[in-house]
Amino acid sequence: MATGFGFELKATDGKARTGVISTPRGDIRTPAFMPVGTAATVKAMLPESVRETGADILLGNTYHLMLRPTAERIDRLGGLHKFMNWERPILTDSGGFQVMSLAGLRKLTEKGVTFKSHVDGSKHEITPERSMEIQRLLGSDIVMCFDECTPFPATEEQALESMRLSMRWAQRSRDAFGDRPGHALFGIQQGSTFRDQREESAEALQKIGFDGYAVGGLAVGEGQEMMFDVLDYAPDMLPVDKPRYLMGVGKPDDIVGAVKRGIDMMDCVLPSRSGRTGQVFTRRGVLNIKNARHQDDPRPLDEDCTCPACRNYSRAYLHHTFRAKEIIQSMLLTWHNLHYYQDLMQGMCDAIAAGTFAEWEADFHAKRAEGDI
Ligand code: PRF
Ligand code: ZN
Repeated sequence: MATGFGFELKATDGKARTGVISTPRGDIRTPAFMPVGTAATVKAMLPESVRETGADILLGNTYHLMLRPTAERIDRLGGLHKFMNWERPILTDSGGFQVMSLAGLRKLTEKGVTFKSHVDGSKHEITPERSMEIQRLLGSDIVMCFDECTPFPATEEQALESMRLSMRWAQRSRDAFGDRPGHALFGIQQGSTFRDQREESAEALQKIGFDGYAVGGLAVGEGQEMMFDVLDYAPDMLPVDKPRYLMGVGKPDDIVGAVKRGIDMMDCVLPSRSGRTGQVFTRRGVLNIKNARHQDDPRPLDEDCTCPACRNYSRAYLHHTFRAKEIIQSMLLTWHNLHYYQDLMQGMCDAIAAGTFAEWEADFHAKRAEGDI
């Protein structure tokens, strides 16, 4: 375990866990939701507002930042925390997943991946060694191994080859990361939907030794049922005393199901991206503010929410500003959605600590089933 970085489990309820990850830049209460700040900003939010929603940690991206403004420039300017005015912990993803989903003309070899930038078409390479260097230049607190997110669906043979490549890259990531007190390196389990491959991957990672372990390669089109099938066993293969991070998940019910199965950390663009497209998460389900039925509605988005959008504005106002394409609607809906996600996490933390997670979960599903939003 890197010095200055630790994980303490406070309580468990079934497989659900609550605890605290401690870092030199502050504590992260778990289960934790990490808002996505891809390009050194959580879009439409000031960092202090993101903090007010209850976030302890943000996610940043190697891929985007290496292309623009470049990791070297961020380093010269004092690192990512200072650059974006967020002094608390930052976790950075390692780049491969974003290359595969965003870049043009990609080529994957044993060495790494070469690709053309989606920004200006320029040619770049990321290897495990380069990914570790970029994440060090950014000043990331939690660094992710460089991996290949196995596409779905994959045959057993394809998945195995991909997983074993990721495990060789995990060793190279570990070697290149070295010993950096106060900074953590997380391994990423792959193996698609194959139980024996998830097992082999978990063992390979533990042999190398990491400060935390991610479950990768899920939420890639397999659907919730299949994802939960994998989560019924995959987290159990990882060490009990280290944080477990499910990458790129998800909708509120995905998050609740993942926590129930032993996941401690998650990230997703959904609350922030939806905020900009008019989709609103509430305790009674999802609503779309652009719908005409909101135009005369004086009620807040969610009666039980204490965010500024709900305290100070009507659905009618949010509908109007959405229709008029006013920038404030992105700000208010993003704030609300992030606040909703953090309330969700806090609710689970409290319920796990109280040993009432099952009741909490039943209530979560019941309120959504009632609908009437
Ligand atoms: N690997 C990495 N980043 C990711 C994933 C992965 O498997 C996923 C899968 N949902 C999201 N982001 N490095
Ligand atoms: Zn709200």
